[in-house]
Amino acid sequence: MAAIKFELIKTCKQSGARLGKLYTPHGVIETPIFMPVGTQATVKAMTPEALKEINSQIILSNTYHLYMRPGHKLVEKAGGLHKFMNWDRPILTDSGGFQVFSLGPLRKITEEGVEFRSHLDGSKHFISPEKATEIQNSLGSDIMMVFDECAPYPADRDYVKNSLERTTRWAKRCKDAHKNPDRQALFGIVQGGMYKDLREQSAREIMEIDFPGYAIGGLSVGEPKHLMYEVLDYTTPLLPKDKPRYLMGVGSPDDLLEGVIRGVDMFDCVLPTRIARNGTAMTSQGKVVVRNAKYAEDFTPLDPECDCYTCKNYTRAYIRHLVKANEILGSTLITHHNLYFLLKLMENVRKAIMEDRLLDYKKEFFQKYGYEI
Ligand code: PRF
Ligand code: ZN
Repeated sequence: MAAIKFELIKTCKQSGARLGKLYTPHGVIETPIFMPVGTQATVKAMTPEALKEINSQIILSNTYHLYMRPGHKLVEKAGGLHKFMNWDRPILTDSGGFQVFSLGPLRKITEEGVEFRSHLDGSKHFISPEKATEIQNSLGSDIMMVFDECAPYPADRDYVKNSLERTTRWAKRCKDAHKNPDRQALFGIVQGGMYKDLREQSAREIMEIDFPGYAIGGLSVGEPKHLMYEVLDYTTPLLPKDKPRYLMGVGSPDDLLEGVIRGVDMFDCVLPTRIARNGTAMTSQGKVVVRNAKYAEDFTPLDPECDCYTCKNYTRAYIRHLVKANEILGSTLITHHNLYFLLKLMENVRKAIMEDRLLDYKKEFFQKYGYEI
């Protein structure tokens, strides 16, 4: 038995976007979905109870961070990541590839894997495809990711080609090392930078290995937005229709809409939680930097159109005060709102797909949010 099952329910006649259901060992996810990021076995500032209140269906966590601290063996002893963090809904773990590569000069790539120094104490470590798989098997996530290399932007063709070919070999090694494919699904990752033929090569090679789902990696790494959309335009159609597609590390409201329209089913991003902690809210009228002096005596909610816990009970003036005074509750309230806002956006997107009017919805959303259409 496979660990997950994907059911494609409908394709939007107006946009081509997909509506689906993903069945996992910890419950069903409606797609398109946004996954809040819980890097260190916690979505910063949110209790699991609060995450449920805003209808988070799945969260993401990170192999690299949990391996470094507290260690995957400890999490395994605790009964797995779900039990350890008291979250009984689905969890996806990223493989650590991306995080290790982000360490810059602290790491060295070889065919065997990546050697790096800890961001915590500078100690030396090594993660191979087999190790990344072993760690994710210990964590017990519903969806695991292969250990890949995300090429930087810009990068020349030769570099990207070598890197994607190594990513293919690593993907094969991850699949071979995977201990319980009947309880945890392992997704492949397509790389290939901004080169069309390399994306085609990567998709072909990764699909050849055969995974229950496919991610598109190597995007949102500093390239202009139009370039990311162009890569998506030719990459998503290469992927099988009957399997979920996940765009890694993408999550601004405009990118979510553009991604869904190009056939993506899953997204994750630190943006809503990160900007919350420095005092920025995403609202139906665009970003509100609540830290700004102009909100000092603004006794209206963060977003007048929002019905989240934060907006029902607190004012911009109060939240601004909390943020300025470095009070924890400031982060909690804005994080709660920002996640609610993005999850609600995705719920509206699913409804619009169901009714074949996603392009109309996008236009309406951008007119208020203030992006170019
Ligand atoms: N690979 C992995 N995780 C990622 C990425 C990737 O390319 C990205 C790129 N935006 C974010 N997270 N494994
Ligand atoms: Zn709100």
